[in-house]
Amino acid sequence: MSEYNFNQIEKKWQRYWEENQTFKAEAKSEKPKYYALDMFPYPSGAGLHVGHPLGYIASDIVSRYKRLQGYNVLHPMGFDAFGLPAEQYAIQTGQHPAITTEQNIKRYVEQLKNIGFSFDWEREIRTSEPSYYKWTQWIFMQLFNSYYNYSTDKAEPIDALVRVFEQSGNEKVNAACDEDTAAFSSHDWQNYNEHQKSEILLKYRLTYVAEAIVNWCPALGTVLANDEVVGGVSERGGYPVERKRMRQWMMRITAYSERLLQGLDTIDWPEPIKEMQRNWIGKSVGAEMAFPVENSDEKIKVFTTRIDTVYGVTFLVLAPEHELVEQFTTDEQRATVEEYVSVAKNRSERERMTDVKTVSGAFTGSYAINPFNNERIPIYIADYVLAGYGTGAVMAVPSGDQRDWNFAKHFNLPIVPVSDAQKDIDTQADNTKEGHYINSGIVNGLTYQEALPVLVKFLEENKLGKARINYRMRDAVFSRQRYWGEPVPVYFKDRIPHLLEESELPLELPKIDAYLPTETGEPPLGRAVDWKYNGQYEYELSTMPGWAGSSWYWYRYMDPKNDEAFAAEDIVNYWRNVDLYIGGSEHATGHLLYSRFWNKFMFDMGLVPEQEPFKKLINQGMIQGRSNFVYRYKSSEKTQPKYYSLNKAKEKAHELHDSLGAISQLNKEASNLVTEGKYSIHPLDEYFTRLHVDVNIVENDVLDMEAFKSWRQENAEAEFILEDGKYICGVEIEKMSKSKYNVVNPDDIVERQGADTLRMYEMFLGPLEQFKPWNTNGMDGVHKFLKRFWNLFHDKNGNFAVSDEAPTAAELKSLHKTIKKVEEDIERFSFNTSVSTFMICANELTQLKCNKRAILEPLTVILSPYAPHITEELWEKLGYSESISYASFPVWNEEYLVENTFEYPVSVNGKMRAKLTFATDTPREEIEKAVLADEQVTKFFDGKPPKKIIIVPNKIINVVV
Ligand code: ANZ
Repeated sequence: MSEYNFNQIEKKWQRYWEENQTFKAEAKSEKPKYYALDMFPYPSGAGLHVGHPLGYIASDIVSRYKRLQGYNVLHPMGFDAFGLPAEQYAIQTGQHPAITTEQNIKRYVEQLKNIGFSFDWEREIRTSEPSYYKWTQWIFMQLFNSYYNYSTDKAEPIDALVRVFEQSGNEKVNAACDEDTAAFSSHDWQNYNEHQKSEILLKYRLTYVAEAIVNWCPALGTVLANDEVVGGVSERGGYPVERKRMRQWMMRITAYSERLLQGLDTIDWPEPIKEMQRNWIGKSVGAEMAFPVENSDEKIKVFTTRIDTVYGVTFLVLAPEHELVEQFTTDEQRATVEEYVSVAKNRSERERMTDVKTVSGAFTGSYAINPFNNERIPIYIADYVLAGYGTGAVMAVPSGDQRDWNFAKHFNLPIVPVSDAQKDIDTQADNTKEGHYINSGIVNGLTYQEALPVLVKFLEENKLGKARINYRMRDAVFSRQRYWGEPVPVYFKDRIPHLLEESELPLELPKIDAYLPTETGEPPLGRAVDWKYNGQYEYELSTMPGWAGSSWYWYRYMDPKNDEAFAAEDIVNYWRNVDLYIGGSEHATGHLLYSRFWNKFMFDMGLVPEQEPFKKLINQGMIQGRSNFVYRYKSSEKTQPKYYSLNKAKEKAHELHDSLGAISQLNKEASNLVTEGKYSIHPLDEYFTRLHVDVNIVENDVLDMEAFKSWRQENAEAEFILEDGKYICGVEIEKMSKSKYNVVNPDDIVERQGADTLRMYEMFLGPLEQFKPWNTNGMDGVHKFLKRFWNLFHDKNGNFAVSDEAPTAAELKSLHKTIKKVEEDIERFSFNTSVSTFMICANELTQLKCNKRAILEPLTVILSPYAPHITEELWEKLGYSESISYASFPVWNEEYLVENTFEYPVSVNGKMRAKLTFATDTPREEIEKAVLADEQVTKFFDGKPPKKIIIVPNKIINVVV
């Protein structure tokens, strides 16, 4: 006698898989490869909740499916183990972050193993391990030793560039470099001292130290990347962020702007993510043009995408930080300008970009000349112009640009139309549109499209400017003034950065006494005692940012224990890149962009064979929490707490509301939502305090009152006002979070219903990409399905009973349509639809009382990616000694799918009495004979002979008696 004892079965197979290393990927193989990767988690102290495994379950199903199809599958898991939370905890408690990290990882691994993922655990990596970050440091060194050659369009060794400098200076060099790189000859180069040469090379290296305006977060004591600042505050913790000039390590990601953009067209990623990357890179095609300035040798260079509007320019605007502002400011205007500059300085770039309402600025007192029409135009400064974009200066065209128009209105500057579409320009800035004729200067009578080449040619011929492509993306800051990150393998000798020898890697994190900056404001590594290169040179004291270790980790899984290389060349050439990558969309412009950048660099170096790291990307939707609430009567706040069941609370609130006469009986309905000013006050909130209650002591919205009493001390004596003898809780869908007590722990589900139920249920919730609330109501259905599936293999007494009889057409049809559907579903990553297909099939087979091996065996195989434990157990019972993981995915056969039978409803005197199935080509006489012989039908004849039998082929049968 055996029941579906999932706890026992699941533990058994998890142990089996571990002992037999069932999911070990072969390093290389004759088999085709499939690489299914999950975004590796940061192991937080809170552990996994049911939202985390969603993506992992999907990739696990695909991995198991691909194994069944004969692929050598790489499906690894590891940990992005450096990070702020462990360090914040270390600051509070003095405990080394490595200890917290280790504990958290241990818990994650336990939780993951409970769900039965087919990870090759032998390949687990942790970015905080020296054996791992040795290679992060190594890649950093390769970047330092490289520059980007635009002529060959790839990264090349910096030594080669040095040789060019020696021979011909930098005049002919077409390389990615800092904007302010001055021209020099070979002679100059040879005369530079070591310090000067080093400074110049830093302007070309793909990673370099430079003064940069950064997002400084004083509360966290570190700089943050642009994508870690949301709405002017830190993404983690919500602390204020300031703009500050600091010397930082930077990554020259801008060198790859164009390739990062082009590459998007070659990968199968969700369109919104691609679009976010495109916007982040922000390519604009336009021109750069220089405006001469009165009484000055300097010119103001502007970047414009609308050179066709050049006849509408009525003033120039510089960013307040522009280096020429001081020079152009006249004495009369100095005080005004300086005051404005000091105010603008404190506004973040984001704020300046998004604030279109405030118009502010100052006149410098100087004038420029528009070389197209020799008009004299005033030079202003304003913070809507960003220092870091284009040239940090704009030609303002109030008739073409809304911000320019607002500015012109505010400062009473002239507005000149540039096209015949702008007759009425004084009322509204209207972007000059394609197809309208420009009515000035050398482009008079030309359309926008026609004018462009003419104007650019004019610019170039008169040495006023040139065509220019601009990218919004900036180089990425690569330093953190923190402890818990990779040390940068650099030391300083006479302020010049030098790399360590490769043989000296890894440069390990030194021990320190506290995880705080030093008294002199240096990063925590400044506390390390006797930590000097060769005992004398200062190491870099910043560490690498959170994204360093995750920018190449998928390669390490290929060959995780290699200490000669980040991974062996032949192995990398076998696995190439990731076939399927599943993770959250929050990494769109962080991790997913940095990874593509490092990958392209590694490709240029000949280290990896593919340009793009992740062929296909799926963003799993978030599982939201389903919060429950209890309603505490406010008048009981200071006494014994009194909780009203949801509908009782509503009634009570209305009653009180009405008795106050605030709202008449007639208005009772409307009083559901009392609007006061712009805030809505629910009458419930007037009389009741709505409190989150732990969802784990609520079932189907019914509160477990005893559990509630012991949940919180203050509720020990709680009184409940019930409806139908129950306490019904309120419900709301919110983000799953500890503070909302709506976190569901997968361990609990596994304990109660089993991992197979959890896996199938998470898929059943809906399409993978969709956001959806966690709602356990459907869980029982999934669990019942698994029981029913189990029962197909067992007789009434629970004995394993599978027959070797040949299957019927109906049974074959049920099986084959299921194989077909499941295969198609997995191929298009639609997992929820497969779950219902399995359910239908199990119902059909139960009805057909099918226990035939020829049906159940293949069905077990196709179910195994979804429910691996129960299927392993049944597979063993079916007599196999090897794991089901390497069985073959069955092939469906079209023949069994064709509809060749029909189930007739059979009526007697117009009343449906039975259903009979016939082959569609059965002759009328035979049907008649069978109907008259069927007891289900004849028992309604009352012993009389039938008068007539009406048979409508493949529709109905009616017997008249
Ligand atoms: C004249 C003009 C006329 C412009 C017109 C626009 C419309 P994108 O497409 O985003 O690259 N611009 C240039 N540098 C800027 C800076 N540092 N800060 C703020 N704005 C800047 O935008 C390019 C346009 O944005 C440029 O074209 C410039 O204004 C402005 F009817 O020049 B335009």
